[in-house]
Amino acid sequence: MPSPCLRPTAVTTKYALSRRSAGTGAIIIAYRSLITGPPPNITPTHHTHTTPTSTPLPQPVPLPTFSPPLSAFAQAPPQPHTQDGKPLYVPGGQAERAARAGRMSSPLRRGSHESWWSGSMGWFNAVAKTIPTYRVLDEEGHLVKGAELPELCYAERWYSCFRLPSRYRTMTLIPIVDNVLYQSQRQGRISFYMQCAGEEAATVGSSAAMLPGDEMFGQYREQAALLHRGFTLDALMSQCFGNVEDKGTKGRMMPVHYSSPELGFHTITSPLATQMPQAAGAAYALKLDEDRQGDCVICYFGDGAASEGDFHAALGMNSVLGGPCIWFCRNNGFAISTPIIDQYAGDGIASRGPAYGLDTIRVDGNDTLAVLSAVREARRRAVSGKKGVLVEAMTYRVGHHSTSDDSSMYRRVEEVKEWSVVDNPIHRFRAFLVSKKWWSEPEEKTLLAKHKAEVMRSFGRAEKLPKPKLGEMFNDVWGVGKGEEVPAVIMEQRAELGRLLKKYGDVWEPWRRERKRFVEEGEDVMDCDGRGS
Ligand SMILES: Cc1ncc(C[n+]2csc(CCOP(=O)(O)OP(=O)(O)O)c2C)c(N)n1
Ligand SMILES: [Mg+2]
Repeated sequence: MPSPCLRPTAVTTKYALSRRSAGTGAIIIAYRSLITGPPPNITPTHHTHTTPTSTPLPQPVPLPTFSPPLSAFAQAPPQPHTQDGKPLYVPGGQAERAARAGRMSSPLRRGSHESWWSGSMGWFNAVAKTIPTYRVLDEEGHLVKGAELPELCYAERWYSCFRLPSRYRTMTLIPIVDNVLYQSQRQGRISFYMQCAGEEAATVGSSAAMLPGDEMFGQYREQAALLHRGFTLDALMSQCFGNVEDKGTKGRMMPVHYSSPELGFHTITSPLATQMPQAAGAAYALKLDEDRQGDCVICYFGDGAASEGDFHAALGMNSVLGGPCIWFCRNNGFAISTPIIDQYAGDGIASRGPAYGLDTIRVDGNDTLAVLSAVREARRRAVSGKKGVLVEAMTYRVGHHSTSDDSSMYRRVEEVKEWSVVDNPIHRFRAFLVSKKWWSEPEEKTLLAKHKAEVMRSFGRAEKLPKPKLGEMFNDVWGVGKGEEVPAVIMEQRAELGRLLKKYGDVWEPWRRERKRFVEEGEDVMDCDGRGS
């Protein structure tokens, strides 16, 4: 049974009144009725008596009074006077003002000094009516009225390709990478994969707005941002195969756990939102580091990750301690099978930014130019103010969540098709480039053929490379400092694996086959006592 204060009658009255009369008075009355409950002519239907099963609640203990103690007024010094002897007008006495000032400077009041006292109960649940979504191009690639094109060569000049479509190059490369790796998982050649399909504009546009010294924290679906930053296809494939060239994670992580210290890309950790407090810490470190003034952090996260406690911990820390950080939410409509309608009841993720005192924008995530402009401005604000900025990019996850998912179980296939045809971020950017005569069909054909050849070459190469030494799996589990011993539990496990390999490594076919895939074929763990070679 609904609680009496939530009954729809008050809301209905509000709308009925405001529709009947256009005057402000009517609206005020309408809001009053919303605040004060149902109109008197409606008889309450429930909670009018105590049910036999309910135990009467104890009487609430009265709270201590909030006013300053009266004794403070009693001891107040005489009122100040002007030079001609008249009492100076001040609201309240000196002691009262001092008491008020004391209360106002308490931690409870700090940060809300722009608020004012009000006798009427004003409830609100949105920052504005609805936060608008910024875009530069419409779905067909036309410039939107009032929008300005970003300076287009700015981002391109940092990386190897100096031609304008460098962003377009990455945006067209990633679907081919995704397709090959997705299919290869289906064939059992890699263990897992996550596609970026539908989010090419959001990830590439944001990456293009960052500078080489910046730090990036990803969730797992940002391979396009990383490729655009300069991660090579060989490095990406090597991580997914966990081969000897997987420099970041040395074959110890599942596919898609990319890592690149050289490019400032912090290793992916799949427990959701754990990258966020790390990013807040990195931003704070940048703020304190005199040599890194001007550098910035970008932290990617999904609409689902924003429901984790770590989201709030990170934004709270960043808002209080500061540090240049762009909180980039890829709002792609789903957290695996949970649609956003079941994820939050407020106005998206953007509405949470002002609550943490962060400059915030909602942007069309399928418009790479809007994302580029918004993130550049976010970066400028973050660096100049040494603080956090929130960007919510609205997009759509076209692929399944991962290779472990079948999204047709919880969304219509037609819906997915509609998004990929009607609001396709790659088509949109291409239409714009073609309209400017910066791109043509023959160029497109050549580019796609080149992409396919490069991806297949890199895939074939990565698959053939051996796995790192087997003993690598025991390294770096704990950070072992100079002169410190590897923890006993690690040495024991290493020694046990060595013993088992000695016993079964040549006689049991699955192990004999598997050993051959590793550099040194597991010998490195067989001839030692667990301490490592
Ligand atoms: C702490 C934690 N809980 C649950 C999961 C399982 N999980 C992996 S991805 C995911 C959905 C995340 O959705 P979102 O943040 O919107 O990112 P998207 O996959 O849409 O890019 C969940 C629930 C996890 N990895 N970590
Ligand atoms: Mg999501």
